[in-house]
Amino acid sequence: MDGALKYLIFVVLGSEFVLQISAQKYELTDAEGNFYSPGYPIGYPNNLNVEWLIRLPNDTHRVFLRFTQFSTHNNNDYVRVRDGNNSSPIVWTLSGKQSAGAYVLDVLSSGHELHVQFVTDASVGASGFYADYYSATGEEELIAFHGKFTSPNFPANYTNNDFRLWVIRRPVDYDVIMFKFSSLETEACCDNVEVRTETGILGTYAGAVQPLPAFTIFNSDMIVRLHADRMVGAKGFSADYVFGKHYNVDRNVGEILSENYPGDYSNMLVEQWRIQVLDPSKAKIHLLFRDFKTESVHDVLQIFDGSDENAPLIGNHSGSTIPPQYVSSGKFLFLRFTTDVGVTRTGFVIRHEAVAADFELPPMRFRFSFHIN
Ligand SMILES: [Ca+2]
Ligand SMILES: [Ca+2]
Repeated sequence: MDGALKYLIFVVLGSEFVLQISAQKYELTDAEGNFYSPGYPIGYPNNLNVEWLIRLPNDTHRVFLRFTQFSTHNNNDYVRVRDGNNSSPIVWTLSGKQSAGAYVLDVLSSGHELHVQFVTDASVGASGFYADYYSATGEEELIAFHGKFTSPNFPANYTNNDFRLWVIRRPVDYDVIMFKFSSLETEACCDNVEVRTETGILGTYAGAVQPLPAFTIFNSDMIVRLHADRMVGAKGFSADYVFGKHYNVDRNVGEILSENYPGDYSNMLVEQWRIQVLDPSKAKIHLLFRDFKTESVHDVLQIFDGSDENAPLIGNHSGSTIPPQYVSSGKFLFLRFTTDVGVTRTGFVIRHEAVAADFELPPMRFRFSFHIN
């Protein structure tokens, strides 16, 4: 299947020239389990050629394989993964060391079999790998520009023995995913919902989760995973996402326009700008609004005094009042514009300029009106 295996990350091609001295083969036929390289975690022997064939008891399911630890002598000792049995094509060759932290390698087969082979050469070892596998009932790809999805049967309970994935896959030219749960509850002891990006796990949730997690993902697809054990369900989850665009603004002076200005912007829009001072003689950014019209309350421009949304929020504007001028405290400003499902306006034009450290906003000018008789 086309969607198989494509979100495995971390690939270094290995050498094919290996002296094979010993060969071992294992077949794993349970619905879930784990396996690891010989000697793990102390270290694997030289001259290995070990094979594991995972064959799920349910032939409509797919193998979800996760390497939770992976460290081999780069290039010389490697793991090959075949999407099927030992005669299927090699889809991944893995070698080297994975990054620390929540980084893990996931593989999803297209059928109910997956073949893993571990080959080592005559010198230099490492700790090896540890892997878990599960019987996945399915994968759903979410590619609409925005959407809502839920666990099966929501708000009634999900079914037992369910291991299921939702992949939120960005369209070309979209860099941002804004994601939030609107409901999230699993059996606290034994079932969970996990959220990950291509580079790491963002969170694993169980029980009645509060506050509801929300994420803004940059430059990655997202995967949401439900894992239910053999008994006791809960209502599961409901979630929304929307794709957005990110712009790096690195000119000294210019204008930022909302989408389609002076035409109306779109509904369900996410646009963000990271403005950065590159000129070494400048230290701050000055913003001046030339035009501003959005749907009050629902279509909002936020201004953060830093490089992303974790920086202090210094502006939050909607409606048709021209916002005040802003000056950043440092070399970055981050702007985010989000719109809701209905009612659009023309949006905004904002002039930005890199300014010196001693720049200050000009004093307020009073407006005089004259009556000419
Ligand atoms: Ca359960
Ligand atoms: Ca709106």
